[in-house]
Amino acid sequence: MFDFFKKKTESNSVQNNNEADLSQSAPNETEKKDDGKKNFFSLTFETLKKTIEKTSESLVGNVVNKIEQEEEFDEFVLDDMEELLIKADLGVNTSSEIVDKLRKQNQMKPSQVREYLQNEFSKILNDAGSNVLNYKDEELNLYFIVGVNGSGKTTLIGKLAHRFRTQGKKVLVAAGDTFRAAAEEQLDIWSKRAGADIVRNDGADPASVVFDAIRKAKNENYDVILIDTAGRLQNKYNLMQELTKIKSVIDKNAPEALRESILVLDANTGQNGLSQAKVFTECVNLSSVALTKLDGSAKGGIIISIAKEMKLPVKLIGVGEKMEDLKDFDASDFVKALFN
Ligand SMILES: Nc1nc2c(ncn2[C@@H]2O[C@H](COP(=O)(O)OP(=O)(O)O)[C@@H](O)[C@H]2O)c(=O)[nH]1
Ligand SMILES: [Mg+2]
Repeated sequence: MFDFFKKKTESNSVQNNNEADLSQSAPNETEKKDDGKKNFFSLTFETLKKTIEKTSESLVGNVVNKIEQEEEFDEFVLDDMEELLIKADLGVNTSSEIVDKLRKQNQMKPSQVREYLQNEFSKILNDAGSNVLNYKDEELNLYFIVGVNGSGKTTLIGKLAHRFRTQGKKVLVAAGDTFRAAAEEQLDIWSKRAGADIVRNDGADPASVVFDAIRKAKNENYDVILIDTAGRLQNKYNLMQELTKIKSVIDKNAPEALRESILVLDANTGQNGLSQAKVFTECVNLSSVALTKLDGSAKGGIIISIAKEMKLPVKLIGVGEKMEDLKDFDASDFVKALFN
């Protein structure tokens, strides 16, 4: 047995925020209706277009409008194009691969650049895997949320708790960022708002909080556990130790329940955020990305780099600070909205 289990085996820190209403119906039955692909959790095409307007301007507008007017793809034009793609936060590797491929296709004319990029982006996004968030009915579904401080982890958990509650699920949140009392307080507020329960034990070992949460979820038949974590990159070694320990608690106690390990990335940090995030791939077996703060960001091109360089699909996008501002990411709509 790990000693962090000994530290606190009998938890009395569990707070049932909504014991009464969990046995009742979901908060809003009408929102449960899922009419095909489009539902309450997707953005309408028009709203998506508006949300990624600046990204579209930088990734498509600037590149396509300029290149389309050229006669031939000579070296000068190709270099120019690569530079424009890098500027649009597509990353050096992805940009140079896209341009190298073009270099080899000597029949292609600059007037076809829009079609070429649209196809390339679609291919890259498809190759990274499905954008649908994993969930299994009638089972415990565990979501392990990681990312640097300020990327939007706690907010994402609040929004996800709200989403699952709206669907009538029984939701437990594990306050695994035990370093700052404020972090647990913030999570507490979010979970109350969403109507989820929380397991917290301020100042304790995060892995022991996760252990308690898993036990409670199994004993009390929860549908969902959302695990919040710390993201202090200042002490990379400690952070990785902490996450590795949580991961091993999950692997030992609920391996079958782990539905997603989600990396949370702030769209505004662009390529810089992506390189910081590589730390997490070293200790957590990531399955997907949630891209937050896409609202108003010009750096949404990062979605393509994440797919290409990390081989991870973006599954969720944050488009504001409110509870309902979390949407499913749809790769084909994204590409369409970028180019139209
Ligand atoms: N505009 C916008 N703000 C967001 C979004 N997601 C999170 N935030 C804000 O980002 C800040 C940091 O979020 P927080 O969840 O505390 O990050 P954490 O440190 O990773 O847990 C907060 O002020 C949030 O309101 C989003 O999708 N859009
Ligand atoms: Mg937090």
